[in-house]
Amino acid sequence: MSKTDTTIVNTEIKKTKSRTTTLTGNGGELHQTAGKNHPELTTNQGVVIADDQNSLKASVRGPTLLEDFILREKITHFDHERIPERVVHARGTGAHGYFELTHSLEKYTTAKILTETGRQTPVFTRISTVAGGSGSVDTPRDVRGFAVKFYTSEGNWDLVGNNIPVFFIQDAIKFPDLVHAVKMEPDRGFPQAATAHDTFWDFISLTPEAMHMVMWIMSDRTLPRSLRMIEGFGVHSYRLINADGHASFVKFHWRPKAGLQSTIWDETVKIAGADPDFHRRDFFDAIAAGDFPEWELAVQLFTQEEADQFPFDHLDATKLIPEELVPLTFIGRMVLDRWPDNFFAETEQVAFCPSHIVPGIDFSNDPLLQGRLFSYLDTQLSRLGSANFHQIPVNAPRCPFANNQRDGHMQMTQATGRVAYEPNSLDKDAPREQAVKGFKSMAEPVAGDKGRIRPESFADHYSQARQFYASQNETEQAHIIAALIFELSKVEHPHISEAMVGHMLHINEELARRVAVGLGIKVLPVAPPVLVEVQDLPVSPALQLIGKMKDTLAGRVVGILIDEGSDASILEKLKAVVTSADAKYKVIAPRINSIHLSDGKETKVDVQLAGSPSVIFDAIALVLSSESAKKLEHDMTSIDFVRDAYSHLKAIAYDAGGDILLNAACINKDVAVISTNKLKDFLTAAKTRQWNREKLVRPLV
Ligand code: HDD
Repeated sequence: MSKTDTTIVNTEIKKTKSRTTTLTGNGGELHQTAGKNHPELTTNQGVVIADDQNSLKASVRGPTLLEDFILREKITHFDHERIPERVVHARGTGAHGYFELTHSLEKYTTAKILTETGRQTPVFTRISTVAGGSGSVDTPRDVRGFAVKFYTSEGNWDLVGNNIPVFFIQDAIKFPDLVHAVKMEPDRGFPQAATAHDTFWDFISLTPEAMHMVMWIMSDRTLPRSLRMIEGFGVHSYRLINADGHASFVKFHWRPKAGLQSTIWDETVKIAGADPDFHRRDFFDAIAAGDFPEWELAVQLFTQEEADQFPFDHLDATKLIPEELVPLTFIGRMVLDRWPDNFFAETEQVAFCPSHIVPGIDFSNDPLLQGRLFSYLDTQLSRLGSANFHQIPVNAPRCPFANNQRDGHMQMTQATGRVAYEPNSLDKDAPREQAVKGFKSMAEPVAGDKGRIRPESFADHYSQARQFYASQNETEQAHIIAALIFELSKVEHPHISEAMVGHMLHINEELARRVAVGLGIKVLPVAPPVLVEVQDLPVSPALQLIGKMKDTLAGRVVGILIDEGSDASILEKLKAVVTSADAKYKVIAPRINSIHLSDGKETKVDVQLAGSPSVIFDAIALVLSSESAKKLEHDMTSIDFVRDAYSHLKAIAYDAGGDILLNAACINKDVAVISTNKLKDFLTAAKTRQWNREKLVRPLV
């Protein structure tokens, strides 16, 4: 706003009756500071705006005028700011980064992304929950979507997977039913982001093929500590095609550098309240701190002949290929090192489609994958509103692309010339097909009767569920049982829970019995009939979670509780050992300012105790003066802080004051409740959870 304009507006207003409050600009009361090169504020048509604080009125207290095109443009744009959220996977966190190939698959494929070692290919990765809306919390019990867009030199390749290697259903025609069952119930609009309700378990109890996936989602895999600490799986078999046109099958796996790590259910529930953005914030903080999330990419490669020998059908997405049967080959790494500039433009508008593949990679006949090849393109058209969604920067290929597709809503490119067709003789420089390097589907012979058919080889719904359960250790099995009891206890119709217990009888009788006891089901139901005999497959340690946790504190956070008079030297030592373990710390106190340590110096406090329960830390330390501890023992927030850390199996370090608080919280000291005199031991204990403690704090049925 120029000085002259302000004066004119002011003069006009000041002429009105004296009882009127006259405000121009921001009222002259708030002063914004402007940089030296700030652009002029304009309308979308480029007209410079004189007053962005007041709408145009007929008189000082009169009606607003319809002719105020500036107001209308601003409000109209605002009214249309939201686009339809994703029907599933609406809540997600994304980041840019790169993929670097370390091991060439030249023998198997011509795809440059899988053959050119050392090349860094840009990626955009979005990790999501499935059931909740875009504003739902980060930590429901849910599968995590794991979608990677590789901007390869041969076009975009989207690997759209999950953090679980199998899926609920075998045929895409059941996907709308699955999603309708899991989403909030349509008559009441709840529960949000939860499987613990009748419609989900009703559908599942009538869908035996889901039982393997049920074992995975009831495990702690669906309660990740951090998005940096989950695995990713392409789920389906894909094909790789080499220079001779020879095809082999491949399954893709992402392995987190930080190792797997999950939370305890009670902890997860409390995190949802303490920080609904827990995972997004953790990802943001890690990237900001240069602690870049990283995964290795691995493949399982196998031939048709080998697949014919598997005791299951690899085209069935409810089955996995145990690593013991087809070992992983590690071929590269993905590093996410850049947070998006704009959440909406990138994370919201990114459009993944499993149909986006590049020459040298091809689909398999997995009927779930085949349905997905249609669904994603279709959903982007309604979600992003135009067939030109590939022109949005986050979706645009980073290699040259040209064709004769034209026009459409929001066309951003301005094609020149007369020719928009092919073949043509008028423009010799128009885009032409390339028989040699272009994409080719595998020339697979197809014969048989057309029909709505489910292969017999898809009929075994329980053997891999049984294998998964048998492969878990005692703690993991106990968590699956507790999860099933919790989920089914929310189901109002007893016949649904009973049907679920019936399915469990095929997986493990002890599992079924313990869940039945937990639900108060007195007589075990009859197991449903099976189409094929359930097999006892060999135990697969690779299916464990706890076994795959890394013995490390790297990337984790230790919460240090202090107050007035805390010992300055203990605090310094703690900070140093935590940092030396590549971990972070947060200093917590009842107040965020003016805390003085034993040396009389004021110290920086990161977060306030009331808003920072111990659930958001991986281990805690109590550094307190006796006077402070005696005050804090009457404050339930600090008692909960300690008790939760203990019951969530975390390591606790304490000094003399901390000991007073531990006693007030009635904590039975064990090997992981350690004096600050033994900080090395504390570090070792903090690297893992105290699984042995669990029986003492959470009796299981
Ligand atoms: Fe899907 C989104 C993963 C089966 C239909 N899906 C979506 C996303 C992920 C997956 C990670 C979010 C992508 C993003 O961040 O934008 N979906 C899977 C996996 C599946 C699977 C691993 C089984 C192996 N999905 C599946 C089927 C269908 C869909 C069988 C339909 C026939 N999925 C969709 C969708 C979504 C989607 C409706 C919603 C938003 C979107 O596509 O972009 O089209």
